[in-house]
Amino acid sequence: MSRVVVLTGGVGGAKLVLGLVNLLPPAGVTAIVNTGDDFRHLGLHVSPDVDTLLYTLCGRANRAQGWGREDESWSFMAALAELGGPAWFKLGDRDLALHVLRTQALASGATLFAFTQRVAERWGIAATVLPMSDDPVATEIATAGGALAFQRYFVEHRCEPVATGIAFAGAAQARPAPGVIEAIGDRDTRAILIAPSNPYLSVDPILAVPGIRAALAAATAPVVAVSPIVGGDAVKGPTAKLMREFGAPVSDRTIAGHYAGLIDGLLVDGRAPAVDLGVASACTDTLMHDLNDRIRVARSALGLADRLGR
Ligand code: FO1
Repeated sequence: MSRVVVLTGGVGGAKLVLGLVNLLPPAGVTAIVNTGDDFRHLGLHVSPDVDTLLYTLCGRANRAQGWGREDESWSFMAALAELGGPAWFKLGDRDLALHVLRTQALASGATLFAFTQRVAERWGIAATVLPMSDDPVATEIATAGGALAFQRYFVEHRCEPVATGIAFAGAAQARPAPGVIEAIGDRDTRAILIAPSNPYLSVDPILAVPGIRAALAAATAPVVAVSPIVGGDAVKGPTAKLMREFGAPVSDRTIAGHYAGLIDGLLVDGRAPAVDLGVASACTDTLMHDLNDRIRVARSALGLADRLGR
């Protein structure tokens, strides 16, 4: 069966993957997910981007919030706050079940890969969800006030500190999780997509795992990124803010430059003025409000990949 591989982060990436599984046989879709956002909180191993994708693919995602589970309740957080516990990072009562089980599984020797497969199977997810690595990689944001661990920067400080750099602690020692290199290099892989996730915070950690960049370069399938830029801004999150802080224009050209040498094509939003991106491109409306939008973006990205080949 032909396969499509997606490199993805949080909510924006999950929307694209949902579009793909509604366009193609879901068993032919493999997502390689950022784990640079993972951290230990209250003794629990939290893996936000993996969970966002799992919840999205099994129809349990909290769509209004953009993370966590639907039909959530917050008794645990209320009790925690009453006791003076840390309230800056919210773990919903239902969401908690996943973190507790994952922490227990990892403590008894299971890998993040194995645990993720178990949950995906339990929830009837036919797509393959692969954490980028079983080894710990921690995204850290350098600021004038010192380095901030990802969730401290993202949630506690609401991305407000000015970033001067980004590091992926542990990445140099990390190995790709089982299936990652195989999926990228598989001769049956029709296309490799880079989701419209934050290039600096969500995609770069994946690319920092030794072997993944080289596998993309050697792949027989074309690599197409979907730009997260719409109307001169990022759809969500700190992408545009980081670009400004790194002295780069908030534009598709910056995205194309960031992925230069890695991608064969870039899917951009149709509102953008036509400019030379230095790479093949196609355009569509890349805002993904509903399932039809997600399917359209998935179809357009695949269409560009099919047109380009390798
Ligand atoms: N994001 C927030 O803005 N506030 C939170 O309290 C929060 C809790 C949380 C709990 C579990 C989980 O899987 C994700 C959670 N997120 C929260 C989202 C998370 O910080 C980000 O979505 C990703 O790390 C960025 O992709």
